[in-house]
Amino acid sequence: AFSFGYPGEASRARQAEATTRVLVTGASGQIGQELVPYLQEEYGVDNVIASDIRTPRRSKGGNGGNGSPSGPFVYCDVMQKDALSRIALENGIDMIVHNASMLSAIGEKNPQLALRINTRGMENVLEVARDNDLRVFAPSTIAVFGPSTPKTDTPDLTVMRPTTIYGITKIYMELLGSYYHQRYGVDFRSLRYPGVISSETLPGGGTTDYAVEIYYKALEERRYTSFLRKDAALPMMYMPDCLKATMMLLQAPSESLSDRVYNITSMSFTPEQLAASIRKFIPEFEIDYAPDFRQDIADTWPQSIDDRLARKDWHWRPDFDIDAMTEDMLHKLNAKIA
Ligand code: AKB
Repeated sequence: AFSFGYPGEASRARQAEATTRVLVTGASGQIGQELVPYLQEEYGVDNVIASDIRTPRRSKGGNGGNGSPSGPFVYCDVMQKDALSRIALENGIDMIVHNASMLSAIGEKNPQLALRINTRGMENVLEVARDNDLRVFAPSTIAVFGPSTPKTDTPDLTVMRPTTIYGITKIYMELLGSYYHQRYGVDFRSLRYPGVISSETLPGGGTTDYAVEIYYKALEERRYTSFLRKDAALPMMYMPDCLKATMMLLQAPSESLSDRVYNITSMSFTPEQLAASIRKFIPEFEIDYAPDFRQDIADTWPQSIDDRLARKDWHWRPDFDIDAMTEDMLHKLNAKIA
């Protein structure tokens, strides 16, 4: 039997990948807005169906991604399983990228709603995937760790006792996805995203949002008041690396995965270190600190993450460090704001 090299095999595999049809939930969120055009480049504009219950929240002067939103968009409330099934079947979907969820800070403002959206949404996505043999990618987060987790170089497998409703629902999401994988064979994959920083889209209600706001304020007002303490170190990543990591995991051969959920990071910094990086480009920039309830959340999260497993299994490497990110962010935002 041929195990490889059969004439046409590679091109057929490429063609199969090229005709993958993807449904993205939460497509109007910070990551969704950029992930949709990124997926469209790989799979084709018409093969990526964006869905949400609202239109994109755009950054100032921005357009929500790499140009005007293009490609199909459907209304989809992930709490309605029948509607989700109908959309998946009628659009011939092969893979659901399930981004719809409420983040850490906004989740603490309405824990009951966050609980419903984050758990019911994932249950519905997995059930539709089980019924129709679909692949599922759903982002997890550093919020799955808690105050009793080792704080630095936190490994993939460790104490996981989160104390935010967001973290609790995301660890449930990870466990449920892994269960559907081993029990029903659903090809479930997940990345524990750190704080994600983007020049194109605004975050919505996270604890790491300061690391985006600070760039706008640096350009517009030359000063910023941080809602985290100056020494609050958190794992972070620039959006191009986040998109790259997501695509790498989506396309990794199943047999190379030693787990279904991976830690992922690019860098770790404090507000004070980020301000120092900005000062390399805007010397007069000033920062002060007025920590609020989000500091209490940050206190429960790791300061740095060990992502060696992702590096080993599917060769993950980030492209951006803090200064490369700052230079690119300021350049792109400056062009928009001007
Ligand atoms: C948040 O701050 O809630 C998110 C996250 C780290 O998952 N950015």
